[in-house]
Amino acid sequence: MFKNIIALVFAAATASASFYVRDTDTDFSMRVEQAMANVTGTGVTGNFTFLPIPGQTGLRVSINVSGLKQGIQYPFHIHVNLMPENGNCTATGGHLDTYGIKTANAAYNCDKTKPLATCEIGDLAGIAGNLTANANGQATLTFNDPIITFGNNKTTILGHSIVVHNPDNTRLACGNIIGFVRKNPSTSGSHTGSSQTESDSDNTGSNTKSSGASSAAMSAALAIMAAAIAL
Ligand SMILES: [Cu+2]
Repeated sequence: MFKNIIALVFAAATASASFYVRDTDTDFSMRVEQAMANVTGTGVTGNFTFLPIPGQTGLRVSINVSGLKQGIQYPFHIHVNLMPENGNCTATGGHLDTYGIKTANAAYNCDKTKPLATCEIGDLAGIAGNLTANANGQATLTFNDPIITFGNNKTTILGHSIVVHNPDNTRLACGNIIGFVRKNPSTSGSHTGSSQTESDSDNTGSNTKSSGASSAAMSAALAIMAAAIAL
């Protein structure tokens, strides 16, 4: 278990030091095993975690946002563009809607029992309902979204961002979705599959030395480690 945590931490540092995953990076995105988005806004912070659902399509989404007001509905979505470095949530553009569901339906109404036919890919709140906070201003929510993926070009969440909205639809907080792999992509030629991870502690160590992981990447890695330990 401990070895697994370390491997994940090193891989996380390497991955986030490399680049945000784009839709076209299929070789990399096919090997993503977890994705995270840290969202920030004025007085608001939160994190979104995306994990595969064993035996099912889609991803399991776990959300924890602080700094909200109790008794208010906060919609949240995947937006098309990445958030720029200045944190401007408006620059993330519109909702991820690869199949043009909203433009095709004048009266858009996401029916979570028919998500591919009626919901924008990015309409997480359409599937799960809006975020609502407790008396401490904290909202937590976990749900399975049946249509989002890591590796499919049409349905991938990678290369996009998360936006949490106020009830009037103005943008309250946002952050980029970052994918994490267990292995350094640059060594992918000599490895296949995650089963390599167990026996790879030497390799992982040397990857870390040469990856030049930034402090931001290390922070992300520590966050992952904390999450892994919590499990
Ligand atoms: Cu939105």
